[in-house]
Amino acid sequence: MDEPIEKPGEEPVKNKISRRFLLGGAATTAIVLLQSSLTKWVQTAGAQTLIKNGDPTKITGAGPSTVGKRSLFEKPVRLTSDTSSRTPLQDLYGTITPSDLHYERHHAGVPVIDPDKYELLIHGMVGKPMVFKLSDLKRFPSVTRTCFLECSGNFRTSKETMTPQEICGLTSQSEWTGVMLSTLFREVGVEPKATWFLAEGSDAALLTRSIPVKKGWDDAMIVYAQNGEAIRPEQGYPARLLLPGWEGNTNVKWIRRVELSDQPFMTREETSKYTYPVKDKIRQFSFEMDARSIITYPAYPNQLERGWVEIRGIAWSGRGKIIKVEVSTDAGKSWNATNLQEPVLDKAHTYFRHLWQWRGDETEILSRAIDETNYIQPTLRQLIEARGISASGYHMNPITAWQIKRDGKVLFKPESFK
Ligand SMILES: Nc1nc2c(c(=O)[nH]1)N[C@H]1C(S)=C(S)[C@@H](COP(=O)(O)O)O[C@H]1N2
Ligand SMILES: [Mo]
Repeated sequence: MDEPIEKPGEEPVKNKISRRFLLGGAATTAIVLLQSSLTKWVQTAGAQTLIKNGDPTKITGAGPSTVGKRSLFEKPVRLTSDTSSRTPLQDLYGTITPSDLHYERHHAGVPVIDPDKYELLIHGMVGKPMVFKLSDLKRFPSVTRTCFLECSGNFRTSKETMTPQEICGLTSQSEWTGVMLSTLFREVGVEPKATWFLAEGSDAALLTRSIPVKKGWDDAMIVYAQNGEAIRPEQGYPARLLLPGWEGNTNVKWIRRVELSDQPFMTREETSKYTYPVKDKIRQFSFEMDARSIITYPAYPNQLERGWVEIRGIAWSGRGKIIKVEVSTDAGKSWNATNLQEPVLDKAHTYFRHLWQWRGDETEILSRAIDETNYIQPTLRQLIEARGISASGYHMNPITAWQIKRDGKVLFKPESFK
């Protein structure tokens, strides 16, 4: 919506900021060209900047603001559906997902929870059932760790014109801060015979999952902060369960109850959902996310030019560290080790880079991740062979191939798996 530059009766705008601009008003215009086409007004929500003759040194810029925002030239967005939104992996650098671009998956929307009224009950097979307020949780020794989250339904394939975001944008990474669940387990005195716990969210879905107590003693956390600030409502404000490396669904958001038991609770999320056939068996409680990688550059819709290209992407594993990412630039005939950006963290997105000289030939580029258990990311064919043709949409982590066309177009290579 472009706002007219001048209205009748108003002082013409020259090289100073007009009253109308200072007052803000309804202008949502991004860039407005003045009568002199050499002078540009750049209008953002609360601040105005004049670029004169395209020269930012000719005028004082916008002043400090209470909350910063992106350059108005950068517009990364999540792709949303009714129940989820996907991270624009192709627009990111490094491994931390900006919090407002973290993928979302809600079964019944984002609840509004007053942090002063928030309570977490821990009961069942414990010496002393306890209720923790948010302020109680914050009094315990805190821990900060970086790890990825990934929805177990994170795989799509249909057409050549798909971006990394569309193929597997249901994974993101944050630096999380909170209290170790083991700290709370000690506080309530979890009984030795307790082998499972139930985690329950306080959203309208009342999402519940059964988790082995072992994970609770190992690296599970109740987190209340994300990337240096309070956790976002979409990620579980004011507190969520974080199970590093485990399928997204088990990371119960808006957590309000933990119940210790000596058996799993068989909730809807582990019987009718998140359970699937593998050959003639049913795979249930498949918690760990298998190693995976994707080249995020070059990818659809990039246009390649001949010469040196830095192939870039992310790799991750729910079983530990990534030890190697290999890239093929000849459609899988040969593989080259890539450079991994340090530090390589446990159960975390890991950035890889590989220099490649593209001479204009048609080819396919692929990446495969190898984790510290020596698991090698499979092809879709291998996945289907291992699981049977009834392979479901859960826990699909196939190698992603990008086709490079002679004219430099990059297209996804879709494969059918149903
Ligand atoms: N209470 C509650 N927890 C939840 C969900 C939910 O709908 N309600 N969705 C789960 C699913 S399926 C996933 S993949 C992750 C998504 O976490 P995110 O939205 O922070 O990315 O949260 C999980 N925890
Ligand atoms: Mo999910």
